[in-house]
Amino acid sequence: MTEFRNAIVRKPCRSIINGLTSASLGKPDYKKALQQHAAYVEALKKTGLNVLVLEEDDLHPDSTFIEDVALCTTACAVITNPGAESRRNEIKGIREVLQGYYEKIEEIVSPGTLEAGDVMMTGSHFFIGISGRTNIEGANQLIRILEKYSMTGSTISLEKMLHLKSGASYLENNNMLVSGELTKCKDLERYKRIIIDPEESYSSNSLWINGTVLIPAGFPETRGKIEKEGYRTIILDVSEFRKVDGGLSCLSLRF
Ligand code: CIR
Repeated sequence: MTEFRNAIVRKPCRSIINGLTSASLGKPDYKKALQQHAAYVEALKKTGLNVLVLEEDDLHPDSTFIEDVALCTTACAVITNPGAESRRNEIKGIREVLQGYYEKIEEIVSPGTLEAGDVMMTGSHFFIGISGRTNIEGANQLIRILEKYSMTGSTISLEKMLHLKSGASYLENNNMLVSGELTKCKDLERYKRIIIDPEESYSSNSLWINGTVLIPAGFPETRGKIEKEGYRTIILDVSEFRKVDGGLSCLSLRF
């Protein structure tokens, strides 16, 4: 089973109020976002991770969603090429940070685009969502990189979701949360799927770390379903990140 030791997060910046969003939930409250982020870091520590907190990057409103700029596997790290124009330069400086942990660092290059919110790790196989942010060329580049290190990848086409992990989360032990269009995805049928109710779809982005599942606050049905499977849970309020389409997984790199 996967075991994570480290996490990297980036503090939210004041410009988070201008983050990309399709939600109509208003603008994030910066102070509240900082508090929610601090609670998130504490939760990561509780699951046993060493957490590196990077300084805020006010030039990039979405930079706290650090998951999208790198994929951290057991064998190598891959710096991505975000599909959102305003997020492209978030990768600056990430190589130097990852060099503190990895000998092998690969990268996705144009015309390939990829945001790692579209990448779901299930052991040594990685599902890659083809979305508005990740294109086929980016996915193929990632698959070639994975194969170089004896891992595999395959694609899943998305029609409505921002990222693959907006609608699916692997909880290890063959268990997977799925919602919306992904409930009909044949490639995911081999897992024991826990179907998330449409009105709780946001919580299908929950986060397994070393046996504990972090779940966003306000989704009692999802919480019940996850606890019924025997997981320890930590409930976290991430309301301010939700306003800019962010969730629990986007806020960290874990490896
Ligand atoms: C964006 O639209 O790029 C950000 N506002 C939210 C990114 C969420 N990232 C993720 O789900 N991995």
